[in-house]
Amino acid sequence: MKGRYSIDIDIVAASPSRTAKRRVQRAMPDYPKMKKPDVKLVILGDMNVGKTSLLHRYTERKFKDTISTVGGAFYLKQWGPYNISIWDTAGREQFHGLGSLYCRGAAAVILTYDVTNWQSLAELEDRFLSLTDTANSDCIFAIVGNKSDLTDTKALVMESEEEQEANDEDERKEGVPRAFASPTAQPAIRKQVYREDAMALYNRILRYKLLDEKASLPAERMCFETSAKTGYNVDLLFETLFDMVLPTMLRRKSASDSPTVDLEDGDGVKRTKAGCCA
Ligand SMILES: Nc1nc2c(ncn2[C@@H]2O[C@H](COP(=O)(O)OP(=O)(O)O)[C@@H](O)[C@H]2O)c(=O)[nH]1
Ligand SMILES: [Mg+2]
Repeated sequence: MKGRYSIDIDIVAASPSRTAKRRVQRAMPDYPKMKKPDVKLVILGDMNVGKTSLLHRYTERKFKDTISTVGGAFYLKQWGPYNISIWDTAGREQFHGLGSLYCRGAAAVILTYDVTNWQSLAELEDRFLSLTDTANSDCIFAIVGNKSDLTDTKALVMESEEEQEANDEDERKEGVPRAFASPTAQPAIRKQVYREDAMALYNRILRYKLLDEKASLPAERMCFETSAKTGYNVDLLFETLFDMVLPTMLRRKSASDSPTVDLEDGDGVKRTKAGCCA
């Protein structure tokens, strides 16, 4: 039956003398076929810096003041012919901590802090960086200062007309004007973390990872300031990273298409068919 799954169940009768077998065919509901991700991106950072809001803004084009992280911990984005999985923490950074599995095999890590909170940048280095040891050896790092609508006038303007309209719609429903939507509104809070601080952290990460600064992507390209609230730089962040992980995906694809398996795997270690280090 097209579009439906069916399962065959063998029923064995209770009496041992007469083992009757009956075939029962059960119709199962339609399930969409799960797409296999080609690459993994993860979002890391302290509780409340706006990780879930960034993902929500990118995927839903919306911002909500209260948004539950619990639930949607994994988002699949089709990018050209590829499927990119983006992992959110599902609130575990707050309650249970994040295990080493979270970053395993990641091609890119988005280290997120809040521009109004110096401690949130410090936490990236103190608590979160070590979790990235299980990411791919060629993993790309982006450092993202979110909530810049609170500190920078340029981040106050809604990113696109489409987002402005969605915001106006929300305003109408809530009956409360949102100050941030106006281009003349003033930022509310003093900035505690500047982009230079994030760039200095980026360069320390390269040293921690024993990567050559000159051969790596430069800090200016990998440090972003965003606002999940207005959409400022959010598309730029995700789509820059998607483009950057394309070579990883292509290498993976050609490795899996290849009849002999001796290409570099995610660890950057050459392996022969037998799985020994070459
Ligand atoms: N002003 C402002 N608030 C934000 C922004 N992003 C998130 N928030 C707020 O910060 C709080 C925490 O956001 P959330 O996405 O749950 O953070 P997470 O714990 O890192 O996932 C929520 O109250 C959000 O409404 C932003 O860009 N600007
Ligand atoms: Mg969250």
